[in-house]
Amino acid sequence: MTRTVLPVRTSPKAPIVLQRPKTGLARPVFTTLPVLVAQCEPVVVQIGEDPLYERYPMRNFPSDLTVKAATGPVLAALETALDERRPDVGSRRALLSKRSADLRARWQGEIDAAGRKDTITLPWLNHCLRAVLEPNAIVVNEYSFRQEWCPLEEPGSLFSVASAGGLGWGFPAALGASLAVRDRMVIAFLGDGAYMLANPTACHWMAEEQKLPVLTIVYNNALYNAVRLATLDMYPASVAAGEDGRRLAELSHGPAFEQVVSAHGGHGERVERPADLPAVLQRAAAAVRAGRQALVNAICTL
Ligand SMILES: Cc1ncc(C[n+]2csc(CCOP(=O)(O)OP(=O)(O)O)c2C)c(N)n1
Ligand SMILES: [Mg+2]
Repeated sequence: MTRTVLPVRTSPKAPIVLQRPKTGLARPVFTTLPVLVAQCEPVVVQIGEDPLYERYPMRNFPSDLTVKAATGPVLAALETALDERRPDVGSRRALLSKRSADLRARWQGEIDAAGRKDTITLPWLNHCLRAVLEPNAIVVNEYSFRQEWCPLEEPGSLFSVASAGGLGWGFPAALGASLAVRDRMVIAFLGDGAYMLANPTACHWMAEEQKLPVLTIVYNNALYNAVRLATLDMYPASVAAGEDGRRLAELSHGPAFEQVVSAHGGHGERVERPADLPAVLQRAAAAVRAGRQALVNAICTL
C-alpha cells in the first residue's frame, strides 16, 4: 500500500473500491461505496472471505468483480500485479502524504484541546486509553472507540457491532473474546446506553464466575445520543425533538455503574475531570492485570 500509494480507510463499514478514471490505469481507492459510485461510475470489486454475504437475505451493493479471498493473500497478489505495471506515483505520494500529515496534526490538535477542557470528551477518553492498552489488546467497540486518537496496529484487535446487531452487543461480545483468548487484555468500550442494554448485572456476574478480567469503559454522556441525532435529523419540528432532542433520549439519573462492577468483585471508578482520567485508567488496568474485572464510568460531554 505504501509503495503504490493507495489510500486506505480503516472503517469496517467502508468497502474496497477499484476506481478506473477515464484515462490512465486502474486506481484503487478505499472509500464509502455509495459516495464513490455516485461520483465516478467506478469498476467495483468486492473482495472478502464472504463477498456475496451469502447468509444475508438482501444486499444491494454493486459488484463488477467478486473475489472470495482473505485480505492478506489479496494484498500480496495485488502487490505482484502492480509491480508489473507500476504507475508513476510520485505526485500522488506527495499529495497524500501531505493530506495524511495534516489529518494527524488535526487529530493531535483535538487531543490537546480536549485535555484542556473541564469535562471529558471522546478524543481525551480515547487518547488516555492508548496509554494503558497492552500491545496485543482486543477492543470491542460499541460506538465510542476511535482509531484517530487510539490507533490499533495488530490484525484481529478491533471488533465492532455489525449493521444487523442490536444495542447491548458489546459487553457480552467482550466476555466471549476474553474467554477465547485468556492471555490478552480485552476492553469493552461502550456508550452508557449500550452498557445498560447489555444486561450489565448478568455480564459482570459471568465475568466474575468465569474469571474474565475485562476492562469496561463507559462513555457516559447520560444520553442515547444516536437517537437524539437521528430525531433531530429526521423530525426537527416534532415533539420528540423537544429539549434539543433529549426528550426521548435522556438517560440522566442513571445508576452508579462503578458500583455495579464492585458488587461483582471488580474494580470500579467514576471519573469526571480530564486530568484525573490517566490515573483512573492506570488503576483499572492494574486491576485487570491482577485478574479482576474493572469498569471506568467516564462522565462525558458530547
Ligand atoms: C436493541 C436496540 N434498541 C435500540 C437501538 C437503537 N439505538 C441505536 S444507538 C442507540 C443509543 C446508543 O446510546 P449510547 O450507547 O449511550 O451511545 P451514544 O449514542 O450516547 O454515544 C439506540 C437506542 C438499537 N440499535 N438496538
Ligand atoms: Mg450515551
